[in-house]
Amino acid sequence: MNSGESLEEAIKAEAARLGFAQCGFTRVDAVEGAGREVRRWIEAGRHGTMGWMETRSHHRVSPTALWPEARSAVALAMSYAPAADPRALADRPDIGRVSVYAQGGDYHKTVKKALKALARFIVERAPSELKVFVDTAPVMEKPLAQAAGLGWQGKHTNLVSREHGNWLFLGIILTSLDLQPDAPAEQGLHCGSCTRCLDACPTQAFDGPHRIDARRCISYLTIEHDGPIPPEFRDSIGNRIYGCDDCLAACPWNRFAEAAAANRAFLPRAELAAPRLADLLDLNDAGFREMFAGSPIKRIGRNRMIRNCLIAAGNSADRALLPSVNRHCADPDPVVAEAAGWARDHLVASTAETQVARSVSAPDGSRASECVTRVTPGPVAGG
Ligand code: B12
Ligand code: SF4
Ligand code: SF4
Repeated sequence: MNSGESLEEAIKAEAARLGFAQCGFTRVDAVEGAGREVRRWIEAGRHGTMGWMETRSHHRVSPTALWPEARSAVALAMSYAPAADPRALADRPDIGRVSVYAQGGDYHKTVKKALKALARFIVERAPSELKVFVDTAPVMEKPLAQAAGLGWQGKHTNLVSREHGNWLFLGIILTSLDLQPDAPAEQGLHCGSCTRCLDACPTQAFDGPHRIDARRCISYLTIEHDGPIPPEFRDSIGNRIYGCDDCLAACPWNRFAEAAAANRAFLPRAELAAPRLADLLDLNDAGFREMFAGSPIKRIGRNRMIRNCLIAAGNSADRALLPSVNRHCADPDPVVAEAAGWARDHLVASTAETQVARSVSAPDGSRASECVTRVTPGPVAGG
């Protein structure tokens, strides 16, 4: 700490040195209202099958419910701003789209490492109790970051900063210290009359500004949700196989987000920037673990990834994928097998040959996909 520099100034300087784009302070009791909203959200069932949101909801409502000694929160944001607009890959049926946040190293590890380093820095200068959090704990990271002045919760509910747009990961340090709070931002502060994020959502997951139904969100459906993806969302998923970026990519504040500000750990790995569906559909357990080592994607496991790739394959209208799809029709996991059947039917229905097959074999009442399997030799029958 330089002479004349306050503890808060020193923490901000160290946070910047550790790769955080932003750092701010708030008292922990500044987010009590948000806690009530989260409880209402869970009571309305909008968390879907994310049972972990419910089991620790009593802790989620306020930082002091989780840790009574907490007095202040240090809110931190790390940028993962992409170099190009991720929506550019929407028209590539041969590939599976991975959300920008998951194309590089696992942010949980990168952010937590930097949070721990900052916590050590604080304790050395001001002996105190500290706890660090990123994503997985029942801590309301967005409302705390807003209260600490990092930015505002946009209408898509994520934190938006004037300087960095919305490509930001958040991390929180709770401390027993009384730190001088920064000026809070207001909900939706610089959104004005803009509704671009709400209009961009392919599955209409928002039923108003700041109001998301996770059960309709492609990020939830492809990452968090175990089980069959409800049929009404499958077409809208397109070629997304892990997460979704559309509401974030639509935000005009991203014009201030510089890819150069992104932590280098989040630079896209070549094999995750535009992976071929045909290759992904061939992955066995060992291949899955190898390909996604060090990536947040590893957490969902091979079967959920194959389920997602099958939905994307079904949407691709790419007949060359039929053999890969057919191989999964007898998968021991019923969710994978069902997705394969859907993909096969969808692919078949989207090819001209289907029409021929249907007219040839309609009299015996068999399903279109079975018809094609029978009438089309080669790769389809062999799948
Ligand atoms: C559960 C969760 C999800 C769920 C639910 C999303 C959601 N918006 O809550 C799902 C799986 C869908 C999801 C998706 C994504 N997530 Co997420 N997720 C979380 C998690 C674990 C908890 C969030 C939470 O508490 N949600 C509960 C609801 C109630 O909170 P909320 O929507 O913010 O609710 C507030 C407002 O809606 C408001 N409100 C409610 N009603 C009304 C009405 C009016 C009129 C008003 C004004 C306000 C208002 O009050 C609520 C409390 O403040 C956090 C990590 C954490 N521990 O905080 C990461 C987190 C929010 N996710 C993150 C990311 C990056 C994503 C994705 C972009 C990933 C992707 N690309 O696929 C998407 C974005 C989808 C979206 N539009 O939100 C980041 C966001 C960073 C940021 N800049 O804000 C976080 C903070 C993780 C991290 N540490 O970086 N996520
Ligand atoms: S991440 Fe995609 S599906 Fe989810 S709310 Fe945003 S635009 Fe909608
Ligand atoms: S797209 Fe518009 S409404 Fe949505 S968060 Fe950005 S500024 Fe706000």
